[in-house]
Amino acid sequence: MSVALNTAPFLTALLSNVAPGMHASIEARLAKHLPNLYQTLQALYGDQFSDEQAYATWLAELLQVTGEAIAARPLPLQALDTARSTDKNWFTKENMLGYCCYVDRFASDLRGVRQRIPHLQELGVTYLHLLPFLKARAGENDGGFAVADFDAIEPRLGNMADLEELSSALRAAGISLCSDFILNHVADDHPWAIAAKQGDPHYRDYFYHYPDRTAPDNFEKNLGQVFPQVAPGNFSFVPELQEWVWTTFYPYQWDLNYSNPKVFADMAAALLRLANRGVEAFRLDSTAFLWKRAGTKCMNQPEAHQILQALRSLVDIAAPGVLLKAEAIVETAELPAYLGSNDGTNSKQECHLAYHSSLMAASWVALTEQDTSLMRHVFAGTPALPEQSSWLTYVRCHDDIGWNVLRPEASIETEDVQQRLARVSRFYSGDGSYARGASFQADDPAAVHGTVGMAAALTGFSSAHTATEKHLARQRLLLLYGLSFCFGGMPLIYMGDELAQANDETYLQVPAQAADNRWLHRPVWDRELYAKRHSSLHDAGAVFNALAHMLQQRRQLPQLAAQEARHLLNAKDPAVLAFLRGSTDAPLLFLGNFSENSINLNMAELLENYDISDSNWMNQLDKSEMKTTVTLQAYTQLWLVRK
Ligand code: OTU
Repeated sequence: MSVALNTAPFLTALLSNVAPGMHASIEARLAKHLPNLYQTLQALYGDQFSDEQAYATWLAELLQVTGEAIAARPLPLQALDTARSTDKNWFTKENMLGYCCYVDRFASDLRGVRQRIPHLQELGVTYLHLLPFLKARAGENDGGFAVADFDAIEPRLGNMADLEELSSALRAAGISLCSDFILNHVADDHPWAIAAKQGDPHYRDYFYHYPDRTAPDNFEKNLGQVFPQVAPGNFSFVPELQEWVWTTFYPYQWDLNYSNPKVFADMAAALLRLANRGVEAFRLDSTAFLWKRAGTKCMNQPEAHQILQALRSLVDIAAPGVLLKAEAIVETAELPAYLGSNDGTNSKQECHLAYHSSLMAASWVALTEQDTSLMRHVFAGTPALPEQSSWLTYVRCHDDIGWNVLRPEASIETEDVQQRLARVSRFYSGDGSYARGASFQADDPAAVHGTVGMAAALTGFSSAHTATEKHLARQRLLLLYGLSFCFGGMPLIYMGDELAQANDETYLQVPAQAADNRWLHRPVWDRELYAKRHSSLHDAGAVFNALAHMLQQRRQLPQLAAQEARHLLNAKDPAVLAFLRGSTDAPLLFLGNFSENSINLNMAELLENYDISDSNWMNQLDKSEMKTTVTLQAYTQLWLVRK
């Protein structure tokens, strides 16, 4: 911007529909966020307008639509916006706990989810991520990740009234509803795609379309493959168009063309409308892919970040109580950018939360290698969080565990990265191990892609016969969850893990699912196991009780809030992960043994650089006390506090 920005026309546009009583507070929000919004969108789209005035007119229209969303925002949500404006760290606290499930698999439909609120409360859940529930493509739809209508609910799951009722009931129970927002693509039967197929030039330009293979072939040289077996390549020939359309994922998921400002404006408006239904957090799907640039992998491009930053500004203006969560399954070094930066003068807010996908994958590697070296590199590569942001830490989710994000760390001690990661992948597919998962999208045992399977199957429950084997499986599952509770972020429980639910092979009988073995770990929630949740004689109960207990302890440990410091320690034995959380004079000390051996640790040695080395310690998990030497049994974790 060459001259100082004249905010007046934007304010007029924004306020034109807003009740006078709100003008002062909305004006303050605009004053705060307009400069960034203006600059970011100008950098993205400025050159598409004849001059700056034309750009400003377009932005004023966008703010007019934003103002309509503000005017329509229900009062309870406005109250939430106000409360969260004064408690900006609300989602980073030690009490935050997520739970993730498919609506139909967990509870049949949206009304059913409401009935399950007591289950969520028993665990202490404060954030419920329901996997895609908007109207999806007819037929195959990637578990709802091919959206046909952003303003309608998938009919078999309910309707908008059900969603609004559910979100209020959750809010009353202290649980924020998180919805997927699939912003990279729409289904090929979304009205925009249909209009494009019918030859409407306006909507054709909502997508990337090419008359022949020249551009696609050129792009393909650098692109990866998300589904190399079932959806090879990144472009699909569309007969109606007689053109190639960019389809990073399945051929029926058409990538949106974010170089078109109309796409950005329409998607932003769709998000704000959903926020007004009571959605308090959006899981922004596939954020890494939002911008394409020839000669690159078309991931993590600076413009993809600008799109997210602009969305953030609009959310901060219209619905500041709402959270944005980035789903970017990328290398550790690429992750922090999704949380923005606030290095003094140049503050750029982006998403509030981001999945720490490489930490998740690395924790599984540590189990197979019985060595935490690779995971320690991930720790070392994870910078402190910007203010008012948090990691999303997790063990499993509805997708595969992708091993390729670990290539940088895996290459540090090994020359043959491919071999190292392929070994991990084979381990989890049950090759000579306790695990009972499967490889995702690769028959070739030398290829590295991903691993599928429920956590219980991967940690050994499904192969365990003896009490000892079951005990070890449980310890492994709890160790990974314990790390996700203590690392520094909001942990997410994947539905069924709290009951050690096993794999579900029934997808093989469902034609629309059989080719995608991620369905192996998308079971129907098991009510029988749930009924046994308090019986420690049962695997389900033993896991449920232990997790519930850990979570109860976690809520009492302010050191575990996401923003608290983290110091990685050097535990001599590479099987042990040791780190401090919180202040170094009253820390929480996490110790985890990722091996099947029992290991003795000398506390003075471990803490030689800290003046707490001669402390007495208590394990918060069982209240046992220890001083000079600590013995860590196979796959055991300790949460130590100073006595
Ligand atoms: C996301 O995932 C979703 O989580 C998947 O369920 C969808 O299939 C996909 O987008 C398309 O909407 O790379 O960062 O298992 O890790 O597809 C985006 C592969 C993604 C997923 C991958 C992923």
